[in-house]
Amino acid sequence: MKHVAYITILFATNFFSLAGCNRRTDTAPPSKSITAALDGAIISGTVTLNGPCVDDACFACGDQNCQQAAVTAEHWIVRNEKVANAFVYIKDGLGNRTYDPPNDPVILDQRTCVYRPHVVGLVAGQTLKVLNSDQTLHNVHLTSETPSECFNKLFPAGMAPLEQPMKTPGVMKTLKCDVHSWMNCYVGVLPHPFFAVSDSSGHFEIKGVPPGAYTLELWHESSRGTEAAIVQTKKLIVTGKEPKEADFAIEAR
Ligand SMILES: [Cu+2]
Repeated sequence: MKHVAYITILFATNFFSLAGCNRRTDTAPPSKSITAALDGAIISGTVTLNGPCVDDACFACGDQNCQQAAVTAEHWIVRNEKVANAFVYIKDGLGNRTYDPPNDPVILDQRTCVYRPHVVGLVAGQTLKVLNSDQTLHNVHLTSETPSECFNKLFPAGMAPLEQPMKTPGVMKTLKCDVHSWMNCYVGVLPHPFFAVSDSSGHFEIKGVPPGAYTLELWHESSRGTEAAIVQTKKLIVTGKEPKEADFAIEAR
């Protein structure tokens, strides 16, 4: 089993080991509105791969307008055993606090026939702004446990950005392109801003968490599909602004 692959197409200078997965757990919004300020502790940690990684496929692109000869599935992006693209968020413990969505949209670009970034998080009500930087046809196909927000829209080259308010919390919603079968990404929507996506060093940081007792959850996709996603939870207590650490070790599948 090859653990490390050199990917010049997606990531010019980095070494990664690769593999693949998904699952969904929609979260009910709070029932009462008490708008809270972001003034609290930082929860940070590192996501580490425990055990071997599963190789992802690297395959010919087939669309000359994709501007790359081949792409690699992005189920697992691992470097030095540190796992990128894990979505870590407060699943429980915020009570009836609610948080206004940021005015700025979250940008998701379709570039060289890859969604960038691969995992995004939004506060419920925030807008997802999808771009097409490619000179080719994509479509944007959202799947959610909330049927009314599912959509499937053609996205030809040169089309104006698609702006989609994401109103309903859910971890995870999936986006895919039916034209290019490898193109997929994940959209986590929460009723609060306490989430983060691990970076290429496996590091994540959630800022401004108010005092409380929380359930923190990690979600990472699986190459076996959404039902096989890796999910781990941790309990932690935040007191004042004292930073908290929460490291995760996950196994690839
Ligand atoms: Cu596409």
